[in-house]
Amino acid sequence: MVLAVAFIAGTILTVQSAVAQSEYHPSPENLQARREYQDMKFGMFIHWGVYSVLGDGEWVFHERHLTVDQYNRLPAFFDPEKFDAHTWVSLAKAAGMKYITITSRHHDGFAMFDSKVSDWNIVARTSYKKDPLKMLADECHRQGIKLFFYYSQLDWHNPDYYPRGQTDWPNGRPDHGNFDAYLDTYMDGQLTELLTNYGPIGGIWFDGMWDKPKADWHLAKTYALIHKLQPAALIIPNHHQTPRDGEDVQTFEHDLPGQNTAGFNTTYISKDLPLEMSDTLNDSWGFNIGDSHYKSAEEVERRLVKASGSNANLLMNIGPYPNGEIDPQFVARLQAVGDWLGKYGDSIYGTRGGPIPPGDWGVTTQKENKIYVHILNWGSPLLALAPIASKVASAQTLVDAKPVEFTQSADGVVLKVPVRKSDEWDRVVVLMVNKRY
Ligand code: H79
Repeated sequence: MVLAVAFIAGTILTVQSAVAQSEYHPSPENLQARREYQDMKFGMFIHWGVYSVLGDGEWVFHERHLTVDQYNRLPAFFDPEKFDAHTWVSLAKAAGMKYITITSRHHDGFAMFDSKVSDWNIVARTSYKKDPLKMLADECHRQGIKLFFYYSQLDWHNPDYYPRGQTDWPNGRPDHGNFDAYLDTYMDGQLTELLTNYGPIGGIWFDGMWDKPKADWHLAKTYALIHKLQPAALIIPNHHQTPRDGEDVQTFEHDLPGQNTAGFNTTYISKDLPLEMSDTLNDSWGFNIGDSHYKSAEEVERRLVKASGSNANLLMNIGPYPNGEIDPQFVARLQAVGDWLGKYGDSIYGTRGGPIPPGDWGVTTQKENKIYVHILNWGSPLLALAPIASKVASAQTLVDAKPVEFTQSADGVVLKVPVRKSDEWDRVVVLMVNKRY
């Protein structure tokens, strides 16, 4: 009888937890963190690991088909003596970025933090012996920047990542392994460390699940663990698919939401979740010595404006040198973007995508009782915009508050476009409307 009651109670509990997992109700802290995340708009992505030593991107292990034994030699050469958390966080601030997302480990599985789960980490395997993520977390807390940890679910190094996925090559690992142990002990163990030892963090940015699309990744368990350890931490999975239960942000790699120019993104856009677009400042994620294809500051600003007009954040990547310095070409561009944001930031930070759909001419953003019309590409004196639900009370330029002539009818809003100044590629007109957004 007692056993039967215990069994039934156990069954009910199991069923309840299964239901709880399939109907994720984000906590109030989590919902608040999502709003703050959307307000931040611009983040710094950092790809940095032992692969940086080879100056050939973060996929070098795979691309050169190195063996595990060969790759194991790499941490000995990684000595970031010039790494200075204050310099990195100050650069993000100067660029107008409000958060940092850094690789806690990439697909090589090498932990860039002090992990007790395995000695395949920076403290145990390098002469540097320190934990840069701890220094970065402390500095972010000091400077008021939110810190997110990128975490690769794909692992080219751990034998328990088995069966291996579509990026497999013969690198010397045995043809057997315990994937459940990899997920439950290794990965969840490291995530517990990241969510316990670094103070409040912004969230976890997952990548690599696409390597084994059909595997059971124990997502419900891992997501529940994260939300239990830090309810406000956001789960941001880069799985290129429709969002699943328990996830908090939908992120798009190299693409505006819904625009699958990369070829591997979904065209589905979540209506509920905050959105993000990740992109690279040159053409690489990890440090690539042969890549001088830097985007201009103006190009970065354009992408930020377009992301904001699509209701998304922009997470812009840099790949620091193995010695911890940041390429001066990146620094110069980011500082210029920060200067631009000093003038135009009101039309970006704290906004949501505007009421008028983006077009070739530009985009709109909105905040409270303002609509910001970003005119990116329009050479004629008048710009006709689609109708909006609220009445426009006045219109003026953002940078010098000069009145802008306009008419409004049931057919839409027509603006007399301000004359373009020589360096002004984005003319922002602020519409004051009678409705708060
Ligand atoms: O961390 C950076 C990259 O290293 C990582 N994500 C960013 C943020 C990344 N790895 N791969 N990709 C991005 C592109 C994905 C390509 C894919 Fe495929 C195409 C995944 C599935 C189809 C290549 C071909 C990998 C598996 C098959």
